Amino acid sequence: MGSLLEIENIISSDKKLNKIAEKIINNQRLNFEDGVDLFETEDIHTLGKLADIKKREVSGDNVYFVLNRHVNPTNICVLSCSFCDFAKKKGDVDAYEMSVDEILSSIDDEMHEVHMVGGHHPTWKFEYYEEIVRSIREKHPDLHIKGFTAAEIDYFHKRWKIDPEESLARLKEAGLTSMPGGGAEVFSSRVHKMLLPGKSKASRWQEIHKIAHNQGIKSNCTMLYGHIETIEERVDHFIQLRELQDETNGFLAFIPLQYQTGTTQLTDSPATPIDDLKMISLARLMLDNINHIKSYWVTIGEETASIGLNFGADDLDGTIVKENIMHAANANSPGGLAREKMIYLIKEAKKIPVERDALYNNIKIYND
Ligand code: V47
Repeated sequence: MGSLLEIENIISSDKKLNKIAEKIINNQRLNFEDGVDLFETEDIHTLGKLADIKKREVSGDNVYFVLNRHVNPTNICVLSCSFCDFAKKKGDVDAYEMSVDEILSSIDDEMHEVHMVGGHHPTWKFEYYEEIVRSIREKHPDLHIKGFTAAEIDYFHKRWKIDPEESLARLKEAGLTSMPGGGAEVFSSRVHKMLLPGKSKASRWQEIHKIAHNQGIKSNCTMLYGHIETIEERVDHFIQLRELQDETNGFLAFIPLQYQTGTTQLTDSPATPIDDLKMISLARLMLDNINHIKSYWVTIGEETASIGLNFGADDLDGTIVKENIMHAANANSPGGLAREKMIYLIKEAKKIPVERDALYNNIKIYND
């Protein structure tokens, strides 16, 4: 009788990877060094296979997607994060502000989720955000409203002295059902100091998600990668997310966000498809307590996103309709994808497309 690795047929020429594979097969938690070794491996096939084994333990052959719409009520932002092409200043020719009616008319009845994030507007009162959420809820009683990054919630505190406990409770009362994972960027204080002067600290992002989870508001988490961060900083970010999830169990999904160089050009060597696939695989293997890992087609493109479904991802995110943030930074992907295209990309990866709602309840399985 051979070892479990032989039985699973996952012997690698990378000896370090074999050791880690044994831990994975035996359901042992990976540590910081394992994470660094996984990023450094040249055996991407074995890495992907291991991540796919773990993915199948969580969701079998299912790959999820949601009919959703991104709404970014304004791009006017008081911050100037050095990676962001989306933010504009009031008076800029391409600055915009949406009225409640404009927001409502962008959402149709077929959608199951609206994803709403925006700039830190200098003068919009907190009550305006409450009105937006309440109006969507009144018009679409069953729609899931995922909105406001922890950075926006922190800004409401800085700008209007409404602490996160209160703003989250009021937004929940108005109809908010979950929070997106943006604003985490990379938790390293070195990176935060260099890229996000004035933006809330990593510890604050975590504190706000904890408050949300304690109020029964589920959320997602992200990492912005492929700029100035090191491999060690990526692994540390995973471990901090995992520790928070151990405490609260409030994260639904992790989304790796590949940095789009746009005009900000923080690096001469942006992430490659191999790097994208490693991020997805590492996420699946390190975040052993977060159920869903997205292969986010907006930043990595449809082709790599489809391959990512065999490297540990079990979610292709949504149809989106019109994505603004990454496309402000010249993302090559289309602005939105039709339901048929999502199904095609998932079937091409030899997985079963499952249309879900925002909380991962099945709506329709396409297994014909
Ligand atoms: O926090 C800004 C990122 C995030 C760039 O929770 C950039 O389901 C790449 O939160 N290149 C907002 N990324 C997007 C976000 C999100 C997206 C998809 C799904 C979910 C979810 C959440 O966009 C920001 C920032 O990290 N971002 N500029 C850029 N040039």
